[in-house]
Amino acid sequence: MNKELICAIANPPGIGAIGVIRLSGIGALDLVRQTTPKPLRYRDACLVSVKENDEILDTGILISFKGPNSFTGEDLIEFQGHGNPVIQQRLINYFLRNGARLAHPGEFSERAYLNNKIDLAQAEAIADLITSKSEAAAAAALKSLRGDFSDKVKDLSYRLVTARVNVEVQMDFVEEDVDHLAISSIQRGVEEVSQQIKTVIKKANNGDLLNRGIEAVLTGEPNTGKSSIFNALAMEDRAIVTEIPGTTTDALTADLVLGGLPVRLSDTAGIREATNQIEALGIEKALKKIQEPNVVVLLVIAADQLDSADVSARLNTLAGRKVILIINKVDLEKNDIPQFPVCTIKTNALTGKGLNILMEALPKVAGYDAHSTEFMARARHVDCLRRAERYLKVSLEELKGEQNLELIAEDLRYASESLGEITGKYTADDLLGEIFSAFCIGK
Ligand SMILES: Nc1nc2c(ncn2[C@@H]2O[C@H](COP(=O)(O)OP(=O)(O)OP(=O)(O)O)[C@@H](O)[C@H]2O)c(=O)[nH]1
Ligand SMILES: [Mg+2]
Repeated sequence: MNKELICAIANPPGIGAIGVIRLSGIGALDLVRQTTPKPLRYRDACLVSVKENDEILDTGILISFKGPNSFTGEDLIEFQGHGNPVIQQRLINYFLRNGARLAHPGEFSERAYLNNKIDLAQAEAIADLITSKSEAAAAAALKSLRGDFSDKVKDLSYRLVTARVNVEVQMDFVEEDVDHLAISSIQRGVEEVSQQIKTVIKKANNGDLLNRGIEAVLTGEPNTGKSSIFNALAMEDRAIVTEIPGTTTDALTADLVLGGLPVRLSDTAGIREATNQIEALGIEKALKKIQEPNVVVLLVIAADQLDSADVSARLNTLAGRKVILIINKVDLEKNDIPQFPVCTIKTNALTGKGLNILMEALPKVAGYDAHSTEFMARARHVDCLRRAERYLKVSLEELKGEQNLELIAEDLRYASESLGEITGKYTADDLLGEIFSAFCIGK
């Protein structure tokens, strides 16, 4: 279980109150045993001075864990010393001189996974917890880390394995002895799993959105109030607002949390025939931003300036995209505002009217449903679930027709293996490498 000794600084670079160094693997305990005169008390915090030839390198709290009762499942040390990069590097150099090597990103979590302390979805939840950008995201990641998502997936996978075994029992009979009641009972079971996978896909999709957050871009003609709305949502006077059309040139972004969902909002240059080179470059950037897979918030101005045919034409160019139409400056409204076939919100950026509705609409239009979020997930998980769902669809067709039982068993196996990829039961080594290399060092 114990592998070669690895060490890493576990805190972000820079000066802080405490700096944490981790060591895991063969010899971790022996290495610190030399530094402390007292016998190690596993899992207890001990005040120690790490010394090299009588010279104190740092004094701090040492916690030792005897494998397999540790995060990695190996002998593990956590030393909480002074949060100074110079001191920490000195300690690391000392450990390197004494048999340790620097850990790769995510290597501690990878070892925890390889030693069956956590499954792959739980390991991914650790990384997602560390990078979560909202309270809701952190709460969801903690649930995945606890195993809420994995337990669901494992339960569904187990039920498919059982269904497959039951199909295989029938395969042993000659055709006339096949138990039709048993087959329809298997079919009902698989139907149930298939329904539950659909629900889990919905929840996983939400978990994935919460994990990545969404991007939203404000666009429209100059002077429609994009920067005014951007500032109001960012709750800061970030963008310059003037009555001169073409004020914004460079795109600005602000990170918001709306309904728990992290949202990166961009303000862009107003789109028109550019009057100078700076504006032209700004407009080019703005057009590029609209092409990206963002929620597009198109601003137009109320009052008699509102040309409904023109707005419809612009909405047409955004067909198939996630769009919110803002009709701003409603205080200047003179005529009735026509209906448009997209989410439409009337606002007054000066008073803030309608902006709450915009803040609620952004996550919804992006496809996020806070009520469906029970755990954190990734696009990879959604892919695996969808694949399982497809195999089940085929196997249900085959079950209905009581077709080739071998094929049915095979499809049920593929479906459960697709689910197994989520928790790492069936996961290629190169994918594992890719997943763990995206972690931070020391985790
Ligand atoms: N009456 C009224 N004026 C507004 C409203 N929203 C913005 N304005 C004014 O409209 C002008 C233009 O606002 P900006 O936010 O700079 O517009 P913009 O779309 O960013 O303009 P560009 O950067 O030039 O593309 C400013 O004078 C704002 O104060 C509104 O709801 N009502
Ligand atoms: Mg602007």
